This record gives sequence, C-alpha cells and structure tokens, in this order.
Amino acid sequence: MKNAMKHAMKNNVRKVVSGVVGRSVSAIAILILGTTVSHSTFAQVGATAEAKMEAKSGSKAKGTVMFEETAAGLKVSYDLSGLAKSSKLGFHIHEKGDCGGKDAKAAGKHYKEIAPTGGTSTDNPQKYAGDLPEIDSDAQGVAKGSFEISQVSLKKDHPIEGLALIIHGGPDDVTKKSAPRIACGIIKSM
Ligand SMILES: [Cu+2]
Repeated sequence: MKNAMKHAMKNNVRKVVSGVVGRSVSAIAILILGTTVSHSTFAQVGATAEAKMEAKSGSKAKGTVMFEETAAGLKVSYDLSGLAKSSKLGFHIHEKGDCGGKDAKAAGKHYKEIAPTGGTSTDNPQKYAGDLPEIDSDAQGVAKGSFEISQVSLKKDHPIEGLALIIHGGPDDVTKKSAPRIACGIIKSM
C-alpha cells in the first residue's frame, strides 16, 4: 500500500513537471513568435517601401523608387523613364501623402523645411529633410541608380512613409519657382 502511494505520487510529480515544461516551451514559442511579429510591425533595420511614380503636368515620366532602411540610414533606388533627356531633375519628398491634381499640387510643400538635420542639396541654402540628390537622366530620358541618405527614415526620425515623392522637370533652383512636378508617387510600405 505504502509503495503504491509513493508510486502514484511520483507519477503525479512527473505529470506536474512535464506540465510546467510544456507550458514553458509554449511560453518560449510565444516569445519567439512575438519577437518576429514586433520586428515586422515596428520596422527595425530592413524596412522597405516603394513609390510607383505616375506622370504629372503632361509628362510621360514613369517608374519605381524603392526605399530600404539600412544600418547607415535609408537607401533610395530609382528606375525611371520618360524623363527630359540628359537633364538634372529635382527629387524631393513633399509634406503630404497626396498626388492629386494634374500638377500634383496636393502634395503640398517640401517635407520638413528647415529641418535640423538638413537636406542633401548643395545649391539650396534653406535646406530641408525632404531634399534628395538631383537625378541625372541619360540621352534616352532614363535614370537608374541609388544613393543613401540619413536625414529621414521610413518610420523612425523624420518618417516619410505615406508621403509623396516628387520628380521635378528641372534642377533644384531656389532663385526661381521650382520646375513643374512631372511625376508623383506615394511612399508605401512593402
Ligand atoms: Cu519638390
């Protein structure tokens, strides 16, 4: 009788132990799953976004611009065609996520004018975070390339996700009115 009870108790202890271990394993699984989910939800290094550019102001410009958060900042890769041939073209993030209007006027002004971190333009004394390097088109009106910037991010400091990306029909120039907006695309997370 005594032995039988001991045996039963041991079995119960074993059951309790395996129950605890089982629960711990599922807790670890939840933790791992939770970490994976939070990585994609809160965009650590590696978040990506895309802007599909649509023609504006009567142009034939089109193409795609990709954004990828890197350890150093934000990599911007562009593949565009239908641009003015052999030209330097202004390339900016504007303050609103709206490409409305024939001339994309709904995109509003430049994003974060007079931002403390400044823009990249060397010819613009009043720098702003949405200022990207000018694009150089070739003799066929094609522009392909990439650059890296650090004054904006997709979802962190100076977040640009959801805003409008604009290509102008001429170079950056603060002495005149900006060249027409020839393409616009909303920066959308992927
Ligand atoms: Cu602009």
